[in-house]
This record gives sequence, C-alpha cells and structure tokens, in this order.
Amino acid sequence: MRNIKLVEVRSEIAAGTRGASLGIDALKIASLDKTSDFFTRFDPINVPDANNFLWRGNKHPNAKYIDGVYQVLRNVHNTIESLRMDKIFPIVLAGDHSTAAGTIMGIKAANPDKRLGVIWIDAHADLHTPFTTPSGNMHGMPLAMCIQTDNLDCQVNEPGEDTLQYWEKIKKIGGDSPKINAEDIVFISVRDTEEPEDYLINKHGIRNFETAEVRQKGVAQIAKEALEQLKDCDQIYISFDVDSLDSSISVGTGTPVPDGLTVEEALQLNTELIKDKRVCCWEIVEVNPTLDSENLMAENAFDILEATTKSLVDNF
Ligand SMILES: [Mn+2]
Repeated sequence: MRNIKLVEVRSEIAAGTRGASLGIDALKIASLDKTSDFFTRFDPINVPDANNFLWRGNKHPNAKYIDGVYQVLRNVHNTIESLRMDKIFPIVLAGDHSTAAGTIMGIKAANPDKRLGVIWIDAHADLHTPFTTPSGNMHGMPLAMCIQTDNLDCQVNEPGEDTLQYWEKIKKIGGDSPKINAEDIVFISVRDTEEPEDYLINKHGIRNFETAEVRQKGVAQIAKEALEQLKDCDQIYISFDVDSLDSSISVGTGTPVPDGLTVEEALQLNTELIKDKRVCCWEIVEVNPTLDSENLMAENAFDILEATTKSLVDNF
C-alpha cells in the first residue's frame, strides 16, 4: 500500500466569500454522520494559514491579500515538497483553490526533472493574473502562477508596485521556472471563463472535456482520454474543485455554476483517474458549509473523497 498522508490547508483568504476554511471540518462532520472511520486511518498534517490577514483589510485590489496568500503558498510548498521527497502520497483537503499552486510547486520542487501534468476538474479555468482579474480573488489565479504567466496581452488592470512584488515572489516559489507547461493542463467541466482565460486556453491549446462530452462518451472514456492527453508526463496531480459539480448540488461552495457534473460522475471520474500509477497527489477544495444546506455539499464531497482514496489504496 502506498504511504498516504492527509494534508489540511484551512486557507480562505483567496476566495471571494467567507467560510471555505470551515470546509475541512464540514468533511469531518460528514464522515461522523456517515459513521466512517476515514479520518482515523491517516495521520493529518496541518499547514498554517494566513486567514488573520482578513482582519487587517485588503491593500491589493487586483490580488486580494496577496501578502497572506504568499505566506500560505510557501507553507504548502514546503509541506508537499518534503512529503514527496519521502515518496508519500498527499491527499490535500483545502479551502480556497489558490493553495493548489503551492501543492504543484511542492511536487515540482521534490522532483524538478520529472514532467508534471495537471488534471483540473473545476467550473473555472483559474488562469487569471493580477493584470486580468475582474474580482481580485486569487483563487482564480493558481494555474497562471504555475505556468508563470502575466498574460499582458489581455491586460485590463494596473496593479500597484507592492502587489507586483508579491506576484513575482509567488511565481518563483520553488524555483524561477514554470512548474508545468500550459499544454500539460487538462480541464474537465470548465464552463465559466473570462476572455483573458479563453485567450490562454486557445493560445496553448489546453484541452477541456466539457460536461456534455463527459456525459456523451462516459466517464471511463474521458478518464482514458485525459490521461492519454498527458502521455508524455512523468507525474500527474489531480485537483478537484467541488464547484465542478452542478450548481443544483454544489450549493455549499463560493461560486456555483450550472451545467456541471453529477456526484456520481465526479466520483467515478476521480476513482478512475487515480488508478494511473503516475498520479502522485490528489486534492479537493472549496467546500463552504456557511453557504450550504444541511451540510449536503460536504456529504457529497466526502463520498467522493472516501471513494477516491479507496481506489488509490486498492489499486496499488
Ligand atoms: Mn477552482
């Protein structure tokens, strides 16, 4: 059996709504309600967050709380790097999606010579930069950090000097080079993008398996094609944002979007994908119980977490 560790990242500073830091504990409540022993089986590591920055007020309109985000990303990077050095498989439970950049940076830092592919299951492309973001919320920026782009071709904002100093430092966590090639990103169910993101998707030919295609071809086939798309990668990281689920079921998340996956589709998809021996880390993000009804989001997310972990354990 693979050596697995749970990594808990209770960050919420990069989300637009408050409450994503409570998502991990909502998953734990769901597991208790389902009388599962999941959380007794693995030894969790707690990564320090910077949510206290929220009390100080935001000084960076085009990259909100970027000084705090920088701290958290460094913490996540350090934790994931050392786990991967010991060949441990991290299952990351996180709040806002910005910290996935720290996860990717840590995986890359532990094995800089290995080509890393990313499967991003999400309603959003998360490819914004301080120069293009309409909201300033940094949970929309992790993939841009990892491919080290500013996307100046699509610039609409003039970020301040202070903001840009932090942005430069973030892009260089784990070394001053792109952690992934844009071509080595695969999207699944991405359906709510802005023009600057579409520009990057088209420029780099990033493959997006839309929900309709998932339904038409079936989950097993999509998993096969997604992995085939990354055939030249040595390692694969899977990032599962619960807003990839349809807005009818993903009430308890910050940015729900219609036309998403069903719980069953997402569960099958993750359990299939994680069977690939190159997958070295899996992450689930953006459960927000303060927006939820009766903890339903966390209960569905927990079913996916438990089934995906079981598939990982059973297939090794
Ligand atoms: Mn996301």
